[in-house]
Amino acid sequence: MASSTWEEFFAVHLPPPDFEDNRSLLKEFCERHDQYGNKIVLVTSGGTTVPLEHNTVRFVDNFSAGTRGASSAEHFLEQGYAVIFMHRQKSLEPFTRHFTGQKLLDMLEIQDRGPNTTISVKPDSVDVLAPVLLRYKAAHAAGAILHVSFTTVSEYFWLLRAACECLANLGARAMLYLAAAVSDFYIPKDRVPTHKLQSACGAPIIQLHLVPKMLAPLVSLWVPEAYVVSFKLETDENLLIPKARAALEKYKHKMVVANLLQTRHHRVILVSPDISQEIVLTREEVHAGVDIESSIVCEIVRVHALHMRLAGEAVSPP
Ligand code: 9Z3
Repeated sequence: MASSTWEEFFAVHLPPPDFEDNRSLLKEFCERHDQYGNKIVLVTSGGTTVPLEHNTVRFVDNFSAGTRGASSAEHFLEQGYAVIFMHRQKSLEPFTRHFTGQKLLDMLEIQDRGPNTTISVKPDSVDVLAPVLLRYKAAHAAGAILHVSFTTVSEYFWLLRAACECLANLGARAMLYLAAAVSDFYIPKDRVPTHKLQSACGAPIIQLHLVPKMLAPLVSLWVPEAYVVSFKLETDENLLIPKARAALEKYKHKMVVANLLQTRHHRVILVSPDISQEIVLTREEVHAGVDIESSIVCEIVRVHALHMRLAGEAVSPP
């Protein structure tokens, strides 16, 4: 499979139409929080797509509901971070993730009185809705969260680089928390047909190419002083730690969070150059709806503080 460099990738794949708007939002957000000496974390979340047609009817997708990223974003906000939430369009988002499907509508009651109709929250739902709503309102009133979204792998890389360029000024106060499930494969632009593939032409032969390794320039060029955490997803336990260690070594990230698809909601291993630390939720914690992201984020915030201290960075308290 042919591969290209990341420079070639950006030269060939044009930025998405809303790119300049998103870049302005990222720039304003980073400058505002930098002014106050705040810490900013870029949380990436959800899976990227690889379109099989320019007018896309079909695409290859990477699995992720966005639970990890959306939940982690909430925990970073609680820890006093400003959050850039870079997510796959229509994947889970912080706060609203608690009320997916029909849950929200089931919490409401309606008094249908024509023009004087009223809608209220059912008394037994107030305890569920109020704490989430309070945290949501507080985060938005403080301007502490910025949402930007992607769909394709190319859009993801354009946004990732732009966010990194805006974060670079923050030095060690910036953190990257790369939880999105990013495709390793793609189809170069000039090999993607304009229109929907036709079955009348027979079974298509689709050749995927290797995505250039963007995780490398992240640390060496784009945000050299940031605390970079990436995620390693495997389905074979035997590969998990060796692959996480290899990624750590290759990309020089500070930490790789290793997880298996099958157990990702109750077990992860935080792998750093010196140690491996397992976080496992008990059966009771799982039943009680405890987020494993709370423990992941707590530990990462602790080591990020050490990283900043080593870099001599003064940070405003949360
Ligand atoms: C992860 O490993 C995430 O934890 C999950 C979260 C995608 C499993 P959900 O959103 O799932 O809770 O449903 N993300 C990183 C996946 C990835 O693509 N990693 C690359 C790799 O493993 C490196 S960046 O090679």
